[in-house]
Amino acid sequence: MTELAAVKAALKTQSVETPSWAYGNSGTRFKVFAQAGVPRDPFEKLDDAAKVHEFTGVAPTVALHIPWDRVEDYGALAAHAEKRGVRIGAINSNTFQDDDYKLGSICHPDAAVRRKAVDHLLECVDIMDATGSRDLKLWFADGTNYPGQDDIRSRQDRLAEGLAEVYERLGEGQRMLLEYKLFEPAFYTTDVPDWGTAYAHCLKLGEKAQVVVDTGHHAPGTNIEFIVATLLREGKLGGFDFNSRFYADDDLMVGAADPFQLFRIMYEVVRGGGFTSDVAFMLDQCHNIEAKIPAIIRSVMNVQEATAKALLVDASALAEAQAAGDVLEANAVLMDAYNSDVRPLLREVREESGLDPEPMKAYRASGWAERVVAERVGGEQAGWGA
Ligand code: PSV
Ligand code: MN
Repeated sequence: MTELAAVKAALKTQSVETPSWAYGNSGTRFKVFAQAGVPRDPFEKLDDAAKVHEFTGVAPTVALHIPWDRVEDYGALAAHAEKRGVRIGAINSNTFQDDDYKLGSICHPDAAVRRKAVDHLLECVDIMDATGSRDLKLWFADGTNYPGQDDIRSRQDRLAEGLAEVYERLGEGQRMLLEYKLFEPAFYTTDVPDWGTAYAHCLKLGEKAQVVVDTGHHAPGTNIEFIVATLLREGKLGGFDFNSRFYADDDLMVGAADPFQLFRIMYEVVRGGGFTSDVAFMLDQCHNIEAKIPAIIRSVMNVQEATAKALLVDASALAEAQAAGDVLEANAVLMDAYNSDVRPLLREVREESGLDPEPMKAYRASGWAERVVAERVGGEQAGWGA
């Protein structure tokens, strides 16, 4: 196989998971701007996600969020997904929206609240069983706002205890993906603030526990690709929550704020063998002012473009320059790949896969947006928290 053929073959195997919540209405704490045609239930969210997959060919799974996507019959939801040509991806838990969680969930000082939180996580594993989902994605809003508010160490003990109970419940082939975030909603301490804390817990738990890197969850200036390289090297990178940020946890379209960072991350993924392993490439985004389905298509394409550039890095030229200590040449090799226009290559890849080479145009021409605006009348639109 020529090198280019190998790059194309790799791109054809790529998959990016889209999040159910990105199809619903969202906003900031100031305002949620409703959009016409937005899904009214999890089934309609899957219909929209299926459109993203239909036009990109690389978005076959959809992450759910419980309780926002709670339904009577999860088997029926999974069957609906399959009928539309997609599958249920990660199950995202929610231990941050009940009044009980004011002082935390599985780290809460009160055992009754901890029980409630762990029971919710166990329910999420039941949903994984019913939907055939592989991953339980955990993000905890737990933390404190004031020095002395609670005991930092005891909170870690409670976290370890809760995680261990859920870990024990995981079935064959199921994984627990633990996400970290430096601050917010807690402002003084966060119980899982960084990759080191997530890694320490996952290491103790065992093989089925892996770290998730949400690209928006770091302090400005953090070298995320270093974290990626390290976690991959340790066999502990479970996946990504891709999005982009200018300031904090902005949840904007991945690759929008800093496409070069996305390329550097994807380069480390390729370099570390993560592209051909079980690393889950998920989006965790909200589209507050832009049309949702096109924004998700754009995001998937941004991931594809960064991946294509990363795959184009001339590995032997890079290794040679690095071994020779040729700083400028090594940097030039990397920048060459980054500066290549991979859009024609991706158009070819799509054509060879029987897709329209221009997903965005094809989606617009499909009439889906107009159809859902006309059909989805009445009922309540899905949104953040529903
Ligand atoms: C909340 O901040 C969040 O964005 C986390 O990153 C989770 O991954 C996602 O929502 C779903 O709960
Ligand atoms: Mn996330």
